[in-house]
Amino acid sequence: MDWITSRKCSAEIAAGMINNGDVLGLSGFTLAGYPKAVPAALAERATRLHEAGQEFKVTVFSGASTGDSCDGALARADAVSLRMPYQSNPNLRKAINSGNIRYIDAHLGKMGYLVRTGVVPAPKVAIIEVSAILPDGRVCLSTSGGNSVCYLDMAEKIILELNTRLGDSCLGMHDNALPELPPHAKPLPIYYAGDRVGDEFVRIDTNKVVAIVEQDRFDEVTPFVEPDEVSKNIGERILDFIRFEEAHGHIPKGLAYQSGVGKVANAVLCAMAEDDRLGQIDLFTEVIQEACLPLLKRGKLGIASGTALTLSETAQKEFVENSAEWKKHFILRQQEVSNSPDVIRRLGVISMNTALEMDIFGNVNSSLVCGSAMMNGIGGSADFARNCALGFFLTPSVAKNGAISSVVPYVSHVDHTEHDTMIFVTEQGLADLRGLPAEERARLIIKNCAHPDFRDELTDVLEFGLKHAKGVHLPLALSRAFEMHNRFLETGKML
Ligand code: 0RQ
Repeated sequence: MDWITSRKCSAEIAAGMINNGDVLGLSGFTLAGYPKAVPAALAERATRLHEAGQEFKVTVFSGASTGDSCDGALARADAVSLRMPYQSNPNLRKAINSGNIRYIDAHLGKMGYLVRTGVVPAPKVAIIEVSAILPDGRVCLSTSGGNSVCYLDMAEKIILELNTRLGDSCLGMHDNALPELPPHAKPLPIYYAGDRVGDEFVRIDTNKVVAIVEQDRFDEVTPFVEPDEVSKNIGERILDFIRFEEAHGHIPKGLAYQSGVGKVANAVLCAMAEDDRLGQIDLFTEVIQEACLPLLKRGKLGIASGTALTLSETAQKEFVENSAEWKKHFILRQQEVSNSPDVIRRLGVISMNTALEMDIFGNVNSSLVCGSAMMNGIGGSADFARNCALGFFLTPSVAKNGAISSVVPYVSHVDHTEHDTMIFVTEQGLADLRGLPAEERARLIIKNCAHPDFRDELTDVLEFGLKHAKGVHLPLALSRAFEMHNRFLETGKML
C-alpha cells in the first residue's frame, strides 16, 4: 500500500491521535483554509472525556481566525487552554473574555518567526488542510497560506485534511517561501506584488504524516454584505485623498494596496471598483476578501497577493468554476511573507485598516473594548501600519447607535502608537496627521473626524490639558483621559 492510502482514516481516528496538553499548529487564516473535520471530531472527543471526568485541553496556534467548526467547536467543548495569534469566533471570544481560555494576541507576521526561533513551543501536531497530495510527498495548500509551511516543518506529527471540494482550483496559486532567519538573512526578492519567490507545493516529511482525512466542505464565511452609506462615504474620502497625494507627487502612482478586515475596508475596495478614474490596481495584502471580486470582474485587478482567499460560499463555488482564469490574479503566500515589514516597506504599500477607537493624539485601539474586552486582535494591522508608505485608519465616528464615540481623549488600549499612524478617516472627514505636533493633531482630529455630538467635550479635554497637564508637549490631563469611557461603563453612553 502506498503511503497516502495507508494513512487514510476517519476524522475520529485522527482526533484520537491528539493528547491532552498537545500544542496544535493549524492551517487557516481569516476563515480560509482551516481544518474542518478533525477539530470538530476533537471537540466531540473532548466533550466525551470531560463527561467521563478526564482533563482534555490543547493549545491552538493557527495562521489567524478559523471557522466555527474549528475555533467555535473547540471553544464550546472547552477544549482549548491557550489560543494564539488571532481569532474572531463569538464563542471563543466569550471564553477569552470570561478567562476560560488564555489568549495571546500577536502580530500575524511574527507568529511563524516565534515558532521557528523556539520562543513559543513548536506544535506537537500540525493539522493542515490541503487541496492535493502528491505521491512524491508534496502537498498543495488550500485557500490560505498562513503559517502552514512552518507548522508542517516544525511539528512532530502531521494530520492532513484533504479537501476534495476544491478540485484543482488551488493548484498554482501558492508561492511557498519563508524568510531566512537572522543573522545574515538575505532579502526576499519581491519587488512587485506579483513576484514569485517560492514553490507552488510544500514538500513534507511523509514519515511524520500519521493521518489523512478526506472532507469536502467549503470555508464557513458569512455572506458578503454590500457597504452601507457610512462605509461608502469613508471609502470615497480615502480615494479622493489618494488621488490628491498622487497629483501632488507625494506618492508615486501604482503603489499596491493592503485592505484590512471589516465592512469599512470592504467598502473602500468596492468604491475602487466603481471608480472609473482609477485604473488597474495591485494588492499586497493579507486577506484577499470578497470585495476584490468586483475589481476582478471589471478588469481592474492586476495582482492580489495575500495569505488568504476569504470568500463566502457562493463566491467559493464561483472561484472553483472560474479558477483557471481568476488564479492568474491571485498569489497566496505564507504570512511571514505577506506581512513582511521588509517587503511592505520596499513596495511602499498603501495600507487601510479599521480602528475600534482612535484618540485625539493619534493613537489607535484595534482590539480591546474599554481596554479589557477582546474583540478579535491586532491581526496584521501593525505589520502594515508601521511599514507602509501611506497608512489609513478608518472607523465610523460613532458605534452602538451613537452611544460610543470612536474618537476619544485617549485610547483605552494602544495597538498603534501616534508614531505609527498617519491618516484618520471617519464619515465626518479625514485628518492627515503627518508632520503635525500633538496639539495641532488633536484640533484637526476633533474638527474633521469626531462626531459633532462629541466635539465640545473633546475640545474641553484638550483645553484642560493645555492648562493642567504636567507638560504641554502632549497636553493630556491624566485625570480626564478616560472620562468618556468611564461614563460609558457607568451609564451605557459616552455622552
Ligand atoms: O459590534 O458586532 O456587536 O455589532 O465592534 O464593529 O463597525 O461592525 O466593524 O466589522 O469592520 O470590525 C476593528 C473589530 C472592526 C476589525 C474591527 C463594535 C461595533 C460592532 C465591530 P457588534 P464594526 P468591523 C488585517 C487587519 C483588527 C485587526 C485588523 C478588527 C463591532 O476591523 O478586528 O485590523 N481589526 N487586521 O458596534 C465598543 C468601540 C467600538 C465598538 C466598534 N469604540 N467600542 N465597540 N464597536 N467600535 C486582517 C487581519 O489581520 C486578519
